[in-house]
Order: sequence, then C-alpha cells, then structure tokens
Amino acid sequence: MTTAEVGRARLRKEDSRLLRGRTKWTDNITVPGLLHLAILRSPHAHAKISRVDVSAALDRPNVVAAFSGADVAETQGVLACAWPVTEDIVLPTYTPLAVTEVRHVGEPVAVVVARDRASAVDALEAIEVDYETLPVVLDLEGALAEGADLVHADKGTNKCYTWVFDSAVAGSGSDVAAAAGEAEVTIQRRYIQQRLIPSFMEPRSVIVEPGGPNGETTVYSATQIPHVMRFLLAATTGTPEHKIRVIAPDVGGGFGGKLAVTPEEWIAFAAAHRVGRPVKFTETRSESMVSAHHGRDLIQDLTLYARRDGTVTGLDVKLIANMGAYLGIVTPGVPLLGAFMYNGIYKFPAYRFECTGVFTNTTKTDAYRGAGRPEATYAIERIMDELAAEVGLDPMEVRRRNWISHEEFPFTTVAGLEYDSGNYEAATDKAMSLLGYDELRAEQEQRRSAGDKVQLGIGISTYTEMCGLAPSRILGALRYGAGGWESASVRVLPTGKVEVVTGSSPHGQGHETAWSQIVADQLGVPFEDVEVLHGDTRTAVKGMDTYGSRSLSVGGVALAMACQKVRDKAAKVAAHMLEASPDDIEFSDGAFRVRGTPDVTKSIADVALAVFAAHDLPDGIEPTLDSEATFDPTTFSFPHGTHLCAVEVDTETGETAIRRYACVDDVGTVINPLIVEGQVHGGVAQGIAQALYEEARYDADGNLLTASFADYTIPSAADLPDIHSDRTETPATSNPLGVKGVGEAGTIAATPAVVNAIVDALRPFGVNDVPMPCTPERVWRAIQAAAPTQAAAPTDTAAPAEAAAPAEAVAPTEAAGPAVPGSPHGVTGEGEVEQ
Ligand code: MCN
Repeated sequence: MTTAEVGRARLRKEDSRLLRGRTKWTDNITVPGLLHLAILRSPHAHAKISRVDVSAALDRPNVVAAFSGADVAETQGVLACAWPVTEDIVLPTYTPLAVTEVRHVGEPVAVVVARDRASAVDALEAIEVDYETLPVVLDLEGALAEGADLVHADKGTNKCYTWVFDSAVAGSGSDVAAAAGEAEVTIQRRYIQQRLIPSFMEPRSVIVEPGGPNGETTVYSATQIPHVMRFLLAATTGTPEHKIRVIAPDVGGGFGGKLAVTPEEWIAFAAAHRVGRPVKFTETRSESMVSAHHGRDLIQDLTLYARRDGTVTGLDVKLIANMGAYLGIVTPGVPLLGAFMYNGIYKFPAYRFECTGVFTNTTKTDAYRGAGRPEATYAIERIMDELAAEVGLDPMEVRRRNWISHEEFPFTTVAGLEYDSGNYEAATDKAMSLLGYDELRAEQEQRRSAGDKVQLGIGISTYTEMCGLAPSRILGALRYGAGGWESASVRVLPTGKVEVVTGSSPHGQGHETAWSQIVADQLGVPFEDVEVLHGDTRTAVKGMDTYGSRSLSVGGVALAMACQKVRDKAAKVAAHMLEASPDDIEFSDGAFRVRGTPDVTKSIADVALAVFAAHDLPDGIEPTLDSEATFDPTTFSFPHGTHLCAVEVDTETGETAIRRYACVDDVGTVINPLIVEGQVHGGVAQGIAQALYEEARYDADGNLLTASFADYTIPSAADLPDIHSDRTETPATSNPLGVKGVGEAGTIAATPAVVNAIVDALRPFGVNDVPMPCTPERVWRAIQAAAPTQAAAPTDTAAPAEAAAPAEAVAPTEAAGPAVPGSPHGVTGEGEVEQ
C-alpha cells in the first residue's frame, strides 16, 4: 500500500485539544445536582479506632452527609486483589473506609459530602476520632523476624507470600547449587530499590452519577482501567454490571499509578448511592502522595556465579518486597513480572528466584512504570558491572561474552520464556557510536591518570523486557485474575469515514494517532478520516485497558485483524460491483480492482455506500461494513536496547552531572517514530529520576516525609540531559504487525545506566555501589566510606579488578554502600530528611 502511514512521524491528533485546553479532565466535568466529597484520613500509621463521631460535621453549612467506616461497615464491601500469587497467600481484609483499625497514614476514615468542595473540606475538622496507637511496622527484615509487631494481627504474620522459581525444577535450566559449587567467581550484592511515587500530572478524580434514566450509574474517572473498574465495581458492590457505565475521559498520565480501583472510587460510589445524587472527589497532591499507591520498594540480594573468563554460570535472587499495608489490584504480582527478567539478555544455565512479600504500615505498593522489570534490569545490569570489575574486563565485553547472539533467536531463556527476536549486537554498536564510547573511555583514562577532581564514568545498560501483557494462558498460570486479550472494532460509515473502537484506554500514549495510522494503511483511507473511540464502556464495550506496554502489540494487532475482516468483506462486495470473481480481486492503494484491469476501481468508500444502500448485495452479505476482532497473543513482546550514559562526578562534593545519554531501542516495527521517541524520552526521564532524585521516605512513626513536591524531588526538564535516541528494528515474530511495546522501555533501561556510570567513575576509589537515589551526599559518603585515604586523588590507573573492593568478600550491607541517614528502605529516624 502506498499510503504508508505506518512508520510516519505524524504529530499526535490528540495534542491539539490537550494543548489548547479543549478537553474535559474529570475534575472539569460537572453534572446537575453535583455534590462534593472530602475524605478524613488517618494521621497515624497504625492505630485502633475506638470512636468516630461525625455528628458535628453534619451541622456544618452545606453539608449533606457524613459517615464513617463503621456507618457503612455492613455495605461497603472489600477491595479486591486480582493477583493472589500463591495458594497460601495472606489476603488481608481491605475496606475502602477503615472500620476498627488504620494501618497507614492517609488511610480513609470518614467522609463528608457537601454542596461545594470547600464546605466538605472544612467540615472534616468537625469529625471526632479517638485513636489508640499501635506499634508501627516499617522495617522489612524486622517485620519477618520472630515476635515482630503485626500489621494485621488477625493474620498472625507479616509475611504475605513466598514465591519461588527454580530453573532446575521448571526444566528451563540447571541447578543453582551446582553452579555455586563450580563457580570460579562468586559475587554477592544487595541492592535497594527505593520506594517511588508515580507522580502523574492529573491527580486522581472521580464522579459517580447514580440514577440514570434506566437506573444506571455513570462513573467518570481519571483511570487507566475503565473496563476492569466496571467489572470490579459490579462484582463487589452487587450493582448489576449492565447498570454501570465507566468513562475514562482524557487522563493526564498514570504511569501505573492509575492501574487501580481505588478506595476513593469506591467511597464516591458508596456516597453517591447513599445520598442518591452525583458526587465528585478530586484529591489534592498531598493526599495523592500518601494514598495513591507507590512503586518499587524491594531489597534485592543477588549472588552471581561465573568463570574467570567472565562467563556467567548461575544467578540466585532473593527479594523482600514491601507490599505496604494492603494489597492493591496487582501488588503481589509486581515482583513476579521481574522474576522472568533477572537473566536479562544473557544465556547462563542456572537460575533461582525467590520473593517474599511483606506487610508494613505504609501506603500500599503496586504497579509503577515497568513494574518488576526495572528492578530486575537494575539488579542484573549492576551486577554484570561488578563481574566485569572482578575479572578485569570492560563491562561491555562481559556482556558480549554472555548475551544471546542474533543468530540464536528464537531463544528459550533460563527463566523459561521464549524470546522471539532481537539483535543486541546491532543496537549496542549503534548506541556505542551514538555515545562516542571509545572517545569517552579515552577521556576517562586521561582524567584518572591526571587525578582530576571531576572523574568520568560510563554506564551501560543492555536490557530486554517482557511486555505487551497478554497471553491469557500464561497470566492464568501465574494466578493473575484476568485475561490479557484486547478487542477492537471497525465501522466504515456510508460516506467512507471510519470509526474505530479500541478496548485499550490511553492516558497519554497517543493511541488515537497510532491507531489512525494503522487503519489508514489497512483500509487505504486518509489518516484524517479515522476517528478512534475509547475509554467509555458504553462505546468500547470490551477491553482490558492500558498497562504493561500492551496496547499496540495486543490492541493494535486486534485492530489490524478487524481491518483485515472489513477488507475481506469489502472485497466480496467489490467483486460483485465489478462483476468479477472475488478470487480475481486485488486491493492496493485503497482500491479494489480486477486483476489485469487496473483502471476500473472501487474504493472502500464506494463499497461502504453500496453496503449501506444494500440494494444489490451479493447473497449472504449483511448490509454493514464493520467488524470486530480480539487478539490474545501466545507470548509477550520483547523489546530490547542499549542505553549508555556518561556521568561526571565531582569527587570532592559528590555532585554528578550527566554528560551524555545515548540509547538505541528496538521495539520491532514502529507505527509512529515520533511517539516512540517521546515514549523513550519520557521513560528515560523517569529512570534517571529513580537513579538520581526520587525517594519516598518515612520517619520512624510511619509519617511520609516526602508528601509534597517540595520534598519528593521529581526532576524538571532543566535537570535532565539531552537524550540522544535512535532505533534498530527487529520485527517481532509473535504478532502479524511485528511490533513490540515501548511504553516502559526507557524507565527499565535508564536507571542502571546512570548508576553504573557513577560507580564506574568511582571504581578507582574503591567504590562499588552508591545507593539510590545517588544524591551528592550519598556519592560523597560512598567515596569517604570506601577508601578515605585514596579519596583525594586517584593515582591508581590499574585494571579495575585490582582497584575495586574484592567482590567475594563484600558483605551485603557493605555492598549497599556507606551509612546514609535512615535504613535502606527509605525509613529514617524521626525528623531526619536527607537533602
Ligand atoms: N508505539 C509505536 N510503535 C511501536 C510501539 C509503540 O508507534 N513499536 C506507540 C503506540 O502506538 C502507542 C505508544 O507507542 O501510541 C505506546 O505503546 P505501547 O508500548 O503499546 O504502550 P501502551 O500504549 O500500552 O502504554 C502503556 C505504557 C505504560 S505501561 C506506562 S506505565 C506508561 C506509558 O505507556 N505511562 C504513560 N507511557 C506513558 N505515557 C504518558 N504520556 N503517560 C503515561 O502515564
């Protein structure tokens, strides 16, 4: 087809309305009789509630209703966890409003519904709550110790689950114990994935409007998952599913943080039904930071086994994952999404993974961009650098000795996944020249020998990920509650314009543009003639929504399949119109023609009008030109790439500056290069943010110290480097479009590239880790703690292996770096704030 929309760097259709403010975010929507809801939240991390009295709030002006958890205890239902990862998982009762006990600061306790927002917020002050404080559980390892205080006393343990993967048991590899016995090199490291806050631009917002003409309830929500929400609201409130309509209007970012059916949405649902009027709730930023779910928060203990030549022979991973106080929709499953990725792009034979989930008195964790895969990539890419240092090889050389070469695809990994396609060599070569790898290594050498106070480090991250979250069978085998298919439908209107309905629910990814490009090519219609509808369960009746970089490789493929069905049907009608056999009909350049008679054509629009009129259709053809398809791939999609980062580190102050960032990603066939570039840049920004800036920290009483953007330091554009990005294209063989996901790639890849660069700069000082975020203070402390006598000026330019601390000898806590204020889980002593 000559239209060739696919591959074209189209500006995004949706940006015109977004940039000009010609859209309605949920908070801008108003409906007749709308009331406003405010939520009283717990100031304690753990306490019994002995009394809640809302009567004084009811007397406040404009207040329509006020109620506590106890007032709705019988009817409020429980919030569901859709991913009970093991049979014996501990599932605590999670109610939208706390009834007898609160378990984290910010947990909803009571609500006020009023005629205006200010009155609702003011009336919260009048609610009286008596709390009896209980011991607070924050430390992950302490929580697992015998006799530890309990987050959920009725459960008798803080352990949520232990989930194990062993390649020897799964049959995908050999035994790690054997690898340990034969290892010439053993490297043990502890890495801490600090807690992060998704920080979407638009705060969470919801309107619940009950009592529609047919008794239906309409829910408008800034959510990633309108379809999942409708199902869960129906399943747990008893409201019939066909009487619930969920609309996700334009949504200002989610990053996984809106992959949730939140207590606030349930509370608004309950409140609206209680008062019989529409109710709106929009959170403040500070509320969001204490109550919307957080991400990451893991202790990662890794042991890597290898030969002296740098060949990896086995990897043992033990995780302790902070669940927070309750389980969200996929909380327990997030680390499992990483379980299959700790082997990265490498082909070693033995692998064991064990994750223990732990409850603490903190905000629950759940999906955050990359969900499990950034953590895995960080760990393997960090420890590969340690191996390189130990055996005295360039870190790129160690990777080359271990990665799957492009001739070896499809390749079944030690974690049991079949990677369909990839070319790590090509992406890496391109990235190295984009960075100027050799030149920067030469400069590094110079600075080392000159004893410069500003040293240069080069960080490498060669990653792959499993995304396109789909294969329903695999998700089912992992005990995930839902399927992973996606749906699309296509309607060619009588005038030849096209309406497309997708079950994915974009919140910044540009589906309207990319989907239009797919349809334009598939049907030979102009890009502008395609309208993409989404995010309303009345129009997009079937869908699994947007997360896990799944929309294109599942939903986009479903769309192409639906287009194909339309073409097949249109070809039969065109054949009839051209008085030819369907077997003789060709379709190209948006027109049907009889083979050998190129000048006589019928376009899709001609056919659409004929089908609409239905005066002369072939027998058996229904008078519509539309179709529907669902796609459920047999495997994930495996994008990959190489991210390289050069960082200058001031060894006197610990300050770091990214000198150059270069990345080459391979996301298979690209629909829209501009969108892909934007996704990579946004993702890299979030990855850099984890490496250098962001950390959610609690004090010893479980108060979130970083509950505003003054304390939770997301980087601005000015803090970020130019990102030099490029691509290679190795089409996926697992779907007919050849596409792989891109939405999380940058976040997955960037963090280890940055930290590897900082450690690389400081290796001659004896530094082998800096805990994240690598603030100047932490970098400085790492230098002081590692080798104080050398810190002034490195003169040792010998091979890194000689300069680095002996890998085998490093105990996990030492490996995590020097003492910084607070524990490794972002828990600090009272009042301590690290800046
Ligand atoms: N694309 C393409 N060619 C490819 C791959 C993707 O043109 N080979 C385009 C797609 O058509 C789509 C976009 O890139 O327009 C992202 O596609 P995909 O990788 O399928 O990811 P999803 O659409 O499923 O988006 C989810 C992903 C996730 S999991 C998070 S988290 C995330 C992200 O996308 N959150 C985002 N990107 C975000 N971008 C914005 N602006 N806001 C968020 O909250």
